[in-house]
Amino acid sequence: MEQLLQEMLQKNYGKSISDASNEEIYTALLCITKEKMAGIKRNEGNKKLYYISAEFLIGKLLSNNLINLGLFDETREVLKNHGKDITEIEEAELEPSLGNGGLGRLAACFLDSIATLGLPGDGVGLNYHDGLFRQTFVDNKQREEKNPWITDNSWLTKTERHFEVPFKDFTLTSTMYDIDVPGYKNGCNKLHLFDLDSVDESIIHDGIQFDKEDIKKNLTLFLYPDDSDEAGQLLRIYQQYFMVSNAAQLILAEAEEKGYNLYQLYDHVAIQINDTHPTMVIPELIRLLMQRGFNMDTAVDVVRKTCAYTNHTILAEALEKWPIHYLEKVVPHLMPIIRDLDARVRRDFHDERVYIIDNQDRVHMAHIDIHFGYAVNGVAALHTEILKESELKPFYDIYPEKFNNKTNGITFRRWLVHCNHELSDYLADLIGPEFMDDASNLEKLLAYKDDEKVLGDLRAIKKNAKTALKNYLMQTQGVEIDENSIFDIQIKRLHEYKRQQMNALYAIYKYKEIKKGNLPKRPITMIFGAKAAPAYTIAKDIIHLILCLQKLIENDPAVRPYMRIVMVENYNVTKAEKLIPACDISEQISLASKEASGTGNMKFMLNGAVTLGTEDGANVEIHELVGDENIYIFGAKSEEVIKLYDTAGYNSGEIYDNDPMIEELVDFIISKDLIRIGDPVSLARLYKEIVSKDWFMTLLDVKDYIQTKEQMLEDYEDEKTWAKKALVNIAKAGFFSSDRTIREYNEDIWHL
Ligand code: TH1
Repeated sequence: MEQLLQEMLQKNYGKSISDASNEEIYTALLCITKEKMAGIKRNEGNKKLYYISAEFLIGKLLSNNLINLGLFDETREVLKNHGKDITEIEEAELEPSLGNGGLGRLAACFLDSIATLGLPGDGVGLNYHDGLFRQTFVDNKQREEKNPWITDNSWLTKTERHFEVPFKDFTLTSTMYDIDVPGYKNGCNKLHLFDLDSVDESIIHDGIQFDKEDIKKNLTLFLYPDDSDEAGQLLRIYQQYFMVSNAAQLILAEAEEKGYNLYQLYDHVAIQINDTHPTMVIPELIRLLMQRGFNMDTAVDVVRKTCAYTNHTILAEALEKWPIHYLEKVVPHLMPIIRDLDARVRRDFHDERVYIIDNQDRVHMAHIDIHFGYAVNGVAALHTEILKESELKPFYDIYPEKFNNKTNGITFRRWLVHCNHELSDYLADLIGPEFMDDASNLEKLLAYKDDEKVLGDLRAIKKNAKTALKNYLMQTQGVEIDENSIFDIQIKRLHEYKRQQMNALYAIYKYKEIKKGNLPKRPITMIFGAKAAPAYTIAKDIIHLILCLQKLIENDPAVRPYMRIVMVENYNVTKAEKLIPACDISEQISLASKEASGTGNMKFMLNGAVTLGTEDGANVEIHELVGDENIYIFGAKSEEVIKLYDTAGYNSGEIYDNDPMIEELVDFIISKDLIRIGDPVSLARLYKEIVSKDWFMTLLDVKDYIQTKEQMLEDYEDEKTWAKKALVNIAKAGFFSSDRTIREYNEDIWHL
């Protein structure tokens, strides 16, 4: 590596390693790594997977690629010998903003594991130039800025593949870009990102505004452009169809190039549809096969044996239903096929709940996937049960054999080895490096659960990570936190069901306690990170509340020494990698039944944080694995919640009126103290939402939540017992390796 790097820097800049800037070294390493990846074997086989997804939240790639190529330690050493620090070099890399949250990060973890297991499987998506917006805070509010990440030297490689994508009024020619996905000590796959040469970033103005109707210039500018109006919804349909038409054409082109018989496509291809965004791949493939001479029955049959669907949510607003007249405006050539599919369903089943086109002329995308795919999976045990027993029950009754669970996972290469070198090096010394290849080996750590030396070491490693985070936050946001305080962290997209507002009510509780003189034994640092969708008003109001509370406490010398709130700006993968190793308390507090799985919960556990959570999503499985002593569970259970919804039995106003403590906490949102700092309209709107609607039942669980968190703070003081909880969490995290998840997908669904 030393020689390669020297030569590259000499050739490009005429400099030595010691003289080169971080940017120059980064670029040189990028070129070297790309060349190495081009040289390793492609994963091949008789059957290949295409994972189609609107999001791939891949994060920065340099370190992870070096780890997977087995070059990381050597490179770090070489740089160190020349006075350079690899973590500083990494700062020069821009994070591709091709995703928004867990769904996109899951897709990225899956690509890593698919390649690592040596399976032939590529990702297919879009090359958004500005991806998800960059978040800044101005006047204690979120502001959205564009987020360009594509530079001259990037991980993208332009290919010679182009396809014609037909829309109603014009046809567009695509260009395919590839990003290499090297497996850990194994072969390479690709992430294919489709783009349009005519896209023009100069049409973006005032943050993230642009002309939504200028499709040729805007098509691949943003991920999830605002769809609160018709033009926005049409743009999303343009994007989705562009994505899947390219995917379908690529799949058929590769199959034809390999000489496969398209009538047996399913013997050579599996297509995973990641939530409903890529659903139109089903009618598009049928259309393309019919162009090649298939009759409709045969095309439907072949496609049905090729496509599988993953459901990631039961939230109604996320279950896509496109009005027919929108589809007619963008992709009229798909409508006859969709109508035909609907007619088939109506012929076979006399239950309007399973129709594809409903009586309001809307097309239910998930229904297409379930009828015309061969597998349907949820992403955690509880979630899959809810799909089978309630959300998708009419479908489960028809096709019980299609339904299966695949509990999510995370790649340990990024979420342990890369983000927490100190912990992973320590574990490798203590229990041997086998856990890097097979994560279940982490259980060997259990042998040390009463070993004082090991428990002390784990505490020291956590402390170092907390100090590193303290320094990072000082540098990047100019806030000072105390590494001896308890780090309590909630980082995830902002959504009412995830209940950041309940955590804010805890902050209000703690603030008031401190004001009353009930001082905590140890200070607490409450850290938040979250982006709100630009058109999601209440979510933005919740961010505003948190930022106002942060200000209030910052400016109160009586409270400041005992509690701090920090909202991290522009939360993304890079920031997650710094926050997760430093966490003591992992906040997983969604309303039971609403968080399909969660994956942050797994990353925290793996890094020795203790979960404070509801019995929701994968928390249920974490609870089963670590046992009651090593997790803090509170709140209503999912059956109870589902019953409350079914019977309209929840009334937040009643709870507010009858509980003086709750009333006091909620009233603080519109207190003089906060109104002085914040925007009265926004705070009043949030207050009213909680008192009169509270759709995600914050007030139902808030007291139990506060009590449980107080218990945690108390238990933290018994350092040895706490370290033991951390140890058990790390030891039991092996189940959540995405290698395990992908093995299951392959055995039960893909059969590669
Ligand atoms: C998330 C789920 O909310 C989360 O619980 C799960 O762990 C993750 O997917 C991975 O399975 C989802 N993200 C989105 C994003 C959109 C629509 C639906 C979902 S579900 C845009």
